[in-house]
Amino acid sequence: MSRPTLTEHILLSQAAAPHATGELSRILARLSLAGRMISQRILNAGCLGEHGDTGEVNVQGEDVKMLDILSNDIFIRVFDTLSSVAGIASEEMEDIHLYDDWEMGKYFVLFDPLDGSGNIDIDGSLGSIFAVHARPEGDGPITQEDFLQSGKNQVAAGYILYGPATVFVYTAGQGAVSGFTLDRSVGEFFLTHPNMTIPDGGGHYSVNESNQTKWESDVVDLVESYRLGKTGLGKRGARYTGAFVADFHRTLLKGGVFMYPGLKDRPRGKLRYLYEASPLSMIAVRAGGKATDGVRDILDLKPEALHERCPLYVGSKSDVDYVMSRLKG
Ligand code: P6P
Repeated sequence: MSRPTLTEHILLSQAAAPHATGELSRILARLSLAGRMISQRILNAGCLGEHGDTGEVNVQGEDVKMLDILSNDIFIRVFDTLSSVAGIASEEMEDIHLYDDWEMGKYFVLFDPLDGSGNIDIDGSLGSIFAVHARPEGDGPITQEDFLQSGKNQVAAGYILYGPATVFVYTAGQGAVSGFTLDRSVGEFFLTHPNMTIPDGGGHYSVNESNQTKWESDVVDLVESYRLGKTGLGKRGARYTGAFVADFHRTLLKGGVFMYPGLKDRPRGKLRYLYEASPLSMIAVRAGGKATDGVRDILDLKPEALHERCPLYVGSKSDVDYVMSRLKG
């Protein structure tokens, strides 16, 4: 059976959208290009001596790896010639970046160019995460404030998983979630996971249990109920890779819940809202799952800062409902 390519899927989706101009389609095609370029760069990084640190510390206070910068540069470049993108925001850049022809741009792209970069030198899975927002109406100059939008307003969202295979997963408009696998021999993504829906039951709980001493008591009790199999939801194995995209992808395919709770010394947790929690929560919700910060739906949150963090519990509906029932809020 010949599988549609990602390009064909984007064009078919555009044809089905009455007011589509093709601008979003070109953004998605450029995201596909960035994913293919980064995937190839990761494959060759070890041989090219591109595994190490840059010696820099980013706005997040994290050591910056060479591949973090190389991936960020690829994202900056792929949108440079696209008039529909007014500006971008990245985990690796303190401020927004506007392109020269920003006045013509209708969209913003926000991204984590290389998520899980602690896995680079152990040859573990990595990912890129992206969110596309519409530029707010108005002719005035674009400010950071324009990027601070709720997840429910995302025009498109998704991720690229750099694992043994490279997989591109996205949702656009009110559409379903679709997954594509890269065939390196022809440099194309092919549809391998049509209409992805998150199983309700089974799967795993995924959390960094070494943080237990930093959790509030309700979180400690919640995670223990999973560890002891006392959730009433049935068996859940434990899995944690240290790369959000990889842990999320497993949860999307197998079910269960991924958790990054707030910590006593870091109540907002670690994951950033605009380009990590928000886009993958959109994927989970469109696939029939749920996502919360422990109190509210992730997609309803309104960030007040570009790199704002939020606690995150995302996965199967039953698991997230159970999490909410156990947290004091
Ligand atoms: P910890 C990677 O640095 C990341 O941002 C996510 O990809 C991942 O889920 C999380 O941090 C891991 O953090 O504290 O468990 O090492």
